[in-house]
Amino acid sequence: MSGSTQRFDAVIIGAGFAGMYMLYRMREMGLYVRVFEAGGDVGGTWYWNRYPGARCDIESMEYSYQFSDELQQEWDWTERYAAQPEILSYAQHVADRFDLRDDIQFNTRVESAHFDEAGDVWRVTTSDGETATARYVVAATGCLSVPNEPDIPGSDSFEGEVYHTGRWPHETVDFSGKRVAVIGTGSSAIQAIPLIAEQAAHLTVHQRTPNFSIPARNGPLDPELQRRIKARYADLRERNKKMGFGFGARHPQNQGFVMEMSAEEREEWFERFWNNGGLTFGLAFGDMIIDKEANDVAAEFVKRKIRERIEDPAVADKLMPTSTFFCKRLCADTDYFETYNRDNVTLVDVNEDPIETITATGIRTASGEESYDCIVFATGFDAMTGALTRMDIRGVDGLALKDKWQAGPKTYLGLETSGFPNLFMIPGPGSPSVLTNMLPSIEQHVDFIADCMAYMDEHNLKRIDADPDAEEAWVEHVNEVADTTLYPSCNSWYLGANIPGKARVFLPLLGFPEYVEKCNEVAANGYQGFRLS
Ligand code: NA7
Repeated sequence: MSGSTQRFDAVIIGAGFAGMYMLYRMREMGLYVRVFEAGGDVGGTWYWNRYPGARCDIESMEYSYQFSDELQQEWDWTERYAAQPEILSYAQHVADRFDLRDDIQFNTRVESAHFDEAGDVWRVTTSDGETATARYVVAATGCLSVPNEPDIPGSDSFEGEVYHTGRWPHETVDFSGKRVAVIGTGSSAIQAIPLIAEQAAHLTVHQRTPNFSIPARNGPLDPELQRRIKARYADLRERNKKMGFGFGARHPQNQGFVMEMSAEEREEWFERFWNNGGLTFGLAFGDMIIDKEANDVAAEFVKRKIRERIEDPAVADKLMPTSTFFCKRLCADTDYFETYNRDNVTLVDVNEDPIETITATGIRTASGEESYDCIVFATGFDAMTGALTRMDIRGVDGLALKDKWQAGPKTYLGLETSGFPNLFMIPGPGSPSVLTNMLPSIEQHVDFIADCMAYMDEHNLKRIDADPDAEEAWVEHVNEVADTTLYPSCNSWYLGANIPGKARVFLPLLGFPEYVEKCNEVAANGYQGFRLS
């Protein structure tokens, strides 16, 4: 109904895991809510990222909601790491089970949200021409939801099939008999490449930065293990909350330091974590991401293991990671490096043989032109800020969010940014988000926001805004914490370094338990650091 204005207590942007749980909590509080979702269904990142091999690299038993014990008991996972279709089914199950769809408007993108100071209300416009007003806006827009489409000359001229891993079509893409090029070698590419290579006549991978990846050791989930975890689910969830990244408490923990162990001892530990598989390798030693010497030792172990997986030493040389171990997002794979042993796979290092242009029939690099039927961009996302700055969000005095964040995002706790009252972000830059298991992080944010709204009602308050001084101090804190580690030492998307022209600021906060403690303290002290009026 074009041209109408609907009044809500709250508008939520996005029906991924954050938006769905926020809706659930707000409904419990008796609020009248509308969720606007650009996609055709719930699931967020799991709705869009349908490329072959798309899979979560946090274990299924941990990457799930815990707010409802009935839900976590009734849902059965089939694999150690769930694939995209299973996670999407889970999201759909949650939507159905809690009747969430009634309040979600699909295929509707929020275009603008302007704060009306006189009425203490947000005015939201959507892609279908509707206007809505709401006291609160919650941007549950995801950290990795805006694809990075690199500006390669000639991109529009290609006449074959073009895909981006982050916007994969709903129909099955059949690469059989086709010549395929993949650009990028991050997590998405590392998952997709082995499966594309199995189908394609020929696959050429254009690699800019070789990545560290640990074999995921995925497989069917043992029903007995699932039963045992469910019998003490609350216990596992609690123990995970004390983990730095919010997951992995079920696995061996090593409190030791690489440099304090003998070479034999550390080899034994590395081997143990290597065999355990995937991101839990990060639990092997506490100092790997702090001490460069320890990091080098860990990197050498992983590189040795990677080399063993590749037959041609020249190809292995190209695939050897050069950056600091862990400072780019660690990947987890199934047969990624072995894929380069196939006769139908070629690896091109774009540093040696840069892409010059995309043509009507293929890709021209410095060494010549190759023709392709399909080009797959696995080039990542404008992470953490992209979805927020792309909307026309304006706060007090008409200040645009994208202007305020020109030199880098500023938030308090990653939840609010000053000058934009009653606008919450889940999860915003400056929160642990991508450096944690996202599901528990999301639940913590939603609970904090819902409790805060209840507090405001109890105290008859209309506005909550981040205090500018508290915000400055928080941004400094996020960067200080990052600077005690090796994370800022390479060109990662954690720093915005993958997007030309983006301000280089460390975006997520390291340390989930400390963050939760801080949030609890802030709430206990009457939302200290926020201005309530
Ligand atoms: P990532 O991890 O950002 O990976 C993107 C890849 O694309 C990475 O290898 C980039 O190289 C490469 N890239 C980006 N732009 C270009 C250009 N212009 N030319 C060549 N190569 C390019 O995104 P993913 O989707 O794989 O993973 C994102 C997250 O999703 C992941 O960490 C999980 O949390 C889930 P670079 O390293 O920048 O040199």
